[in-house]
Amino acid sequence: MDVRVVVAGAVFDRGRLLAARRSAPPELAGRWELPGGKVEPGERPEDALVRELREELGVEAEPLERIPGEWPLKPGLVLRVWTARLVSGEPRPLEDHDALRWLAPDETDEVDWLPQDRPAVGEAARMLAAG
Ligand code: 523
Repeated sequence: MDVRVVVAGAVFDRGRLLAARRSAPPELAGRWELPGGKVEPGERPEDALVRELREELGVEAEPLERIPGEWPLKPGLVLRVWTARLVSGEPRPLEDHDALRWLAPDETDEVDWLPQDRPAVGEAARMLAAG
């Protein structure tokens, strides 16, 4: 079976990490995630990330580097995470989210992350704190 990839962005701006609260589906609503979505067939993961951040948040972002690792979501679906730099726009919860927060490295434990996002969030917080 082909494995489908979900890309997510650890979006950095001014020393903070962007967290997004999901509004759907019901079993995930209210939990916080690194924003992103499924890579379409034939699409490069970095392009998918740029597209998802544009659609969901109305911003332009530049993927920087992959956070090492890969986290299973369900059979046939894995999460991969890239750091990304906000290039333009102020993120707004246009689709799939109902709240956004910018978190300083020492604030990243303040939201209820989806468990599968936590390892990448921890690594992103370490990268931010290291400057
Ligand atoms: N996750 C997840 N963490 C995370 C993202 C972006 C997604 O655990 N940071 C999970 C949640 C869903 C699956 O990945 O089970 C697909 O994410 P979703 O719904 O954001 O992807 P879309 O918007 O591409 O999905 P479609 O509804 O199919 O368009």
